[in-house]
Amino acid sequence: MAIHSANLQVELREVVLRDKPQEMLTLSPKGTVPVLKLTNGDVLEESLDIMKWALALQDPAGLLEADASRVQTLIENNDNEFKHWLDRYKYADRHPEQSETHYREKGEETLSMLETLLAEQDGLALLGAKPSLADYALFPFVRQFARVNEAWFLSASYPLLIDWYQRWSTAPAFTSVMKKYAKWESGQEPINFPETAD
Ligand SMILES: N[C@@H](CCC(=O)N[C@@H](CS)C(=O)NCC(=O)O)C(=O)O
Repeated sequence: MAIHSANLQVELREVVLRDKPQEMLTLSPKGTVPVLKLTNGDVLEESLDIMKWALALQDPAGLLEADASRVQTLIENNDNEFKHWLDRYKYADRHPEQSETHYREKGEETLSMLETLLAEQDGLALLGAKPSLADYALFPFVRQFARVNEAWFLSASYPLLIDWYQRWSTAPAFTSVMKKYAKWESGQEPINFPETAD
């Protein structure tokens, strides 16, 4: 989404995680996606680094204008606290120590905090009157949480967050990149990402 917002295009080689190509592991032995190789040979292996790289080059929507330390705090909460409970809520059967409801309630501590932030901005965005890096970084995780039990989420007591989730789910920034891409095979040409509409 950040690459799209920056109006950049990169080469995409779609990876299936249970069958990672050796080329990817050679580039980035930690074996997580996304991985971006720059033309100068540098390798970015954290999605946040890729977002910041793209927006540092071009940021027509001003996603980097929000207070950087508040953005950082939200992303750290997301990547540590929220992601921890999200993974357990998503796969509660693999974590029988506690119930699915318990994991959901722990995740709701973040949902509630996001609802409060949205209320400060009349529901428009998390950290100001327009979207920032924080909205882009957190949306995919809130989406995963929502989709565990969407009927529950849509009836939960987070009206501004539900509206925010629904707006981002249908926004071109998301729908134009969240597509099913064919798996890349060794020796194949990459595809352009985002794809050029023609
Ligand atoms: N902090 C990393 C996390 C990346 C990550 O864990 N990605 C998952 C997919 S969403 C992955 O590649 N998992 C490796 C696997 O399942 O083998 C980032 O944001 O880039």
